[in-house]
Amino acid sequence: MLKSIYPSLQRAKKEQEKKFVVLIDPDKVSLRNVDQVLKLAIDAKVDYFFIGGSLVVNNMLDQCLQAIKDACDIPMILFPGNSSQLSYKADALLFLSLISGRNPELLIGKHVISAPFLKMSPLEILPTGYMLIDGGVPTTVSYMSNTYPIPSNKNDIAVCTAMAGEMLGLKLIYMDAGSGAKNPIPESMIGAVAGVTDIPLIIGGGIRTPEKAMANAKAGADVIVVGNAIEKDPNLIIELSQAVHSVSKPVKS
Ligand code: 1GP
Repeated sequence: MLKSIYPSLQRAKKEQEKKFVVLIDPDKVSLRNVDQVLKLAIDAKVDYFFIGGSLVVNNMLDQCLQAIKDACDIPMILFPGNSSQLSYKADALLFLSLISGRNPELLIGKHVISAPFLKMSPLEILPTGYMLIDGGVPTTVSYMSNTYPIPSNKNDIAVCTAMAGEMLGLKLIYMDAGSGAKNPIPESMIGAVAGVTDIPLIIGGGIRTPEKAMANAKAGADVIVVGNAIEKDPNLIIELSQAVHSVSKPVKS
């Protein structure tokens, strides 16, 4: 089930090497835009692509994955908004349990239904504790999942939720303020959660500037995800990627 992506995330965490992820929502990019994003992503040494959205309403998922595969070997990880967003063309899948919410379907129900399909698939399955944090505006995920996000000033709830996720055996924690969040996750919450967990910590939602991306990595995020800001200005990829990678501990020669 765990192949090469998880060990590389674990190794990066141990060596304090930060990873930068570009989120591509197949609904929002045209294939022409994908070409521009891909070129910049290769130049910027982007570590992974997350592919997905809360609602994928067109049939672009496979085409989008194929376009990326044809252009580069940056690994593609599905970040599915629901259990129909599956494609064997990707390399891995975030198997998300929405541990900040109390909707049983998104904690375990959908997983039971998709498990036999995933078992047969070649995808690397990455069991992920997904935590929605209040980003100041109602997000699509919050509406679609029928759950409340964790208030952004309640570090103790975030800490205990992440600890429980790790104790349950989840392999990654993804704290997300939701796509296009007005307020990204505060560094104090990132630091508090990073301080009590040993599994890689992914942070996303509303990150728009290299300064914020860098501050999040310094606070303890192992992986930084940006989607919206790059959709608006693909050229930001270069600076964002440099900012995140600059926080990595220098490799000893
Ligand atoms: C959303 O964390 C991702 O699920 C990225 O958010 O689109 O706001 O960068 P943005």
